[in-house]
Amino acid sequence: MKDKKKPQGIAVEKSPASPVPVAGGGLLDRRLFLKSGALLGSAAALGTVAFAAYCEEADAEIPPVPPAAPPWMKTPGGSFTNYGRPSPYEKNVIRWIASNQSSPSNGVSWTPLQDLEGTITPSGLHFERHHNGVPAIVPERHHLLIHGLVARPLTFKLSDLLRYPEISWLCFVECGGNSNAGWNPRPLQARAGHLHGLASCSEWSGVPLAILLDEAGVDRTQAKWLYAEGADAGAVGASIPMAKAFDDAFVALYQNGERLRPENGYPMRLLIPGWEGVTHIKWLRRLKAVVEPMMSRNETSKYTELVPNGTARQFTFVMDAKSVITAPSPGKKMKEPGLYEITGLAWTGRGRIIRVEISADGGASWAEAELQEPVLPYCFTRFRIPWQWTGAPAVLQSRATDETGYMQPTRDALVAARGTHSYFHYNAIVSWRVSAQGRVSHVYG
Ligand SMILES: Nc1nc2c(c(=O)[nH]1)N[C@H]1C(S)=C(S)[C@@H](COP(=O)(O)O)O[C@H]1N2
Ligand SMILES: [Mo]
Repeated sequence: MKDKKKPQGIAVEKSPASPVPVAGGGLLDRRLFLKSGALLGSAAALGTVAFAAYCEEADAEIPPVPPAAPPWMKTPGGSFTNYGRPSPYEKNVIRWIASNQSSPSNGVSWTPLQDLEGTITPSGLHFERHHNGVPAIVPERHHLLIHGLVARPLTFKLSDLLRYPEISWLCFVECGGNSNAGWNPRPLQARAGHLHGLASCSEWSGVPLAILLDEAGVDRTQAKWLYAEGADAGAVGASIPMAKAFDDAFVALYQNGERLRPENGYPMRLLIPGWEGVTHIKWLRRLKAVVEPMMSRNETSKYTELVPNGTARQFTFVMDAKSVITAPSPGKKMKEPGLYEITGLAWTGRGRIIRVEISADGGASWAEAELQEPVLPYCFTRFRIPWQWTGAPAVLQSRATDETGYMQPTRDALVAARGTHSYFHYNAIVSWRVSAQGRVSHVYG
């Protein structure tokens, strides 16, 4: 169903005289923005302001002629910095911290998805989930041991691992508890990132785990599981099926081109593409080849959940397809009726996203969004679609489908299957209601 890609900004088809909505609620053909001329033509024809801003404050008038030189053009600029920081005017783009008052080292901080564009999460904004704080690891004194059902136990220092061949993968990490406010009987009013931002996407580089396991000589006929443990005060660990460990897991040493951030696992962490966050053990110190899962605290008391028939789901490793519209989204008031771009993120633990559909009428009709290339497996996928907001109340939804044919469920379908006592793996369709005043709130569609 995908279009053959042409460079953006070049007319790829004849522009229609006026854009034809492809779904209810003013959703427009997703290629509208690619047809140069169509945008201005349609905006004029509809008597609207193209790309009305999503901001609370009034926009400054844009003068028709170049303005007088601003002050910063009249003196030499600032000097160099050893390590760059965001503009001071972006100081509100931060992780939102939710930690336990009595044990502040146990908690989370959320990626502000609503304030970011593209698909890569800046390292300083990658979400955090620590069960017992960030250990202050001195890299020269950190070791990774591979032992258990192996021919020869091996120990690696960071300097050893740096001699191995590395791979780079763009992939998301998502906590199994992400989006869990969705299980609440009433929709929580919060920013998109505070609801769904226990998910981030980085370029991770490191050593394929298969190389290290082969070197240690894992006995694959017996050792069906691999227990991974971190060097934090909680020694947080997880059991991973050996098949996945050999398939595409790797020991990440770099994040977005630089060494891992302390909070994301410095100096080494596991990356298990597409699988729930708790398997991506940070501050990795030990990998033990074992016959059966270790049944550690985190895989028994947590990351398991009761389902209506009284049994518990356990080892729910694969993250199901999910999507969320980041703009418009709660906290971003829409200034006036007009032409907007609806955009957001979709991802799946089963490989690639193949389709994201958008509804502006609470799921009554759907239009296919444009997926930003390249669409990569286990990676955030950015989607976009133009929307002509008439000023009437609307309910915006996005629905992702992945390459296995799995489609993101409605909230009703998810609750019917999993009951109301779940905590993890909430991935239902998210609904944002836009009021006639342009305020955006979280609703259950
Ligand atoms: N050693 C260790 N590894 C850990 C954790 C931890 O607390 N300790 N938290 C896990 C959980 S539950 C998640 S969701 C991810 C979060 O990774 P991040 O903090 O880099 O986003 O790390 C996992 N690895
Ligand atoms: Mo997690």
